[in-house]
Amino acid sequence: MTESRNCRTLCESADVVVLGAGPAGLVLGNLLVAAGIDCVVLERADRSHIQTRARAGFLAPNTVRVLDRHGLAEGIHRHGRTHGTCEFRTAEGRFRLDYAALGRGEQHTVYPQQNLVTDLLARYLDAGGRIRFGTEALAVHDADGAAPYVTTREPDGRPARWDARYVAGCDGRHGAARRSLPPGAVRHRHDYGVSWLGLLAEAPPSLDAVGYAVHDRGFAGHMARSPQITRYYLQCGRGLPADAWSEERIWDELDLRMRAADHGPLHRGPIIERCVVDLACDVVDSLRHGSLLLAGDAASLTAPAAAKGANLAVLEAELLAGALAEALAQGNGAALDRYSTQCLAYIWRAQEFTQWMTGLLHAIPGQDPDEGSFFHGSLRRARLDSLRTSRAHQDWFAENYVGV
Ligand code: RFL
Repeated sequence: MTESRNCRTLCESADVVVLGAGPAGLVLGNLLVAAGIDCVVLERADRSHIQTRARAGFLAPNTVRVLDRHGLAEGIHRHGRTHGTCEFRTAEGRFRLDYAALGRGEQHTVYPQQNLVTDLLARYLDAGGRIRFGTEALAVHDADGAAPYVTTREPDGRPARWDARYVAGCDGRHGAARRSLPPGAVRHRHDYGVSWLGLLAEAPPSLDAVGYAVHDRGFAGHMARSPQITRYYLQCGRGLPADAWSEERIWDELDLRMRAADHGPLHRGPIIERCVVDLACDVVDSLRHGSLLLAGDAASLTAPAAAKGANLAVLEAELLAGALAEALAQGNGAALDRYSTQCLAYIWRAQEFTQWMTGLLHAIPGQDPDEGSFFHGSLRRARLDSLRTSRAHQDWFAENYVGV
């Protein structure tokens, strides 16, 4: 690192400065290094934090194909488990959709996001990739000008600056890339008004399917993560503190909403992690702002109802790597404009299906003066009934559920 003549700030440079070491940033970093492009990843957290942060777990078949294309799916094939069934539980009973046998006949691979991040990081370091942990990007400057740069706070607290030809904003929903968008940039937002208490239980899965319970008390969800760990969701009131409910209350509520008395008990165990997720989404109007390119959650947030976020992040990272390689080789940004247009089409498809799923699983506050209204409740029941009985509807569901 060198001392800048002008600003007494530590200065470094890379052709592409990647902000964030989540799925988007690490897939991108791997592909840039493989293409021989000079890049660095700047990550605010430390290594152990990103390798243990539990989030997504359901990888779409196309995500696995993307990672396979670049030799990044070894861990997934070794430890991931394929998964192709979901079960809906309602007051009328339960039904299963074997979605692996519907639509395009594809299934998910269950592989925890923290394991994917660990694999991607190991591959990146093995290939000689540069990464700085504990380095927080503060802002992206001059993205529309000739000399873009990123200001950072180094692990020892000192300010620094990274000069770049391009900056890839892969630093998620609260990152510096989003904060650095020009004043005219538009983010289209939608808040479903619904919140989930997200739980990780040290307990084996209770059913061999993703479980979606639609209940007057609110939605409950069950998703396997590993033979020992299960993710559960409970719809809760907006603003509920994550630690408000005791473990006993959580399990009792899960039992009620999942209708354990009718369909079999849930395997209980200690709750090892909790968070509250407000179901909201947003999409930027363009993923390109001069030399600043957005990917993953920095570009669009999807509510977790249809598990699209991590899958979009991987897809976008692959497209961005190709576009950056072309832009650097040709010295113009046409490929980067195409990157934005192409991704927005995928993003809006994912948002559309997510909205459909969110509407299927919850009473949406504000949709009607009376939340539990007969009208909207009846529509939801009709939609579930159609999904239970119509092969055409099931094929449509399966195609969208596993695809992006
Ligand atoms: P990430 O994973 O948030 O990574 C961003 C990285 O940037 C770092 N960072 C910064 N670094 C430097 N300077 C700054 N100023 C920085 N600010 C932030 C952060 O420390 C982090 O390491 O974004 P990325 O790569 O775009 O990946 C997106 C996915 O993580 C996200 O979409 C999914 O986790 C969403 N999601 C799910 N997606 C699925 O596809 N399937 C699922 O089953 C699924 N389940 C979930 C989820 C998200 C959840 N949370 C976050 C509420 C379950 C949960 C509970």
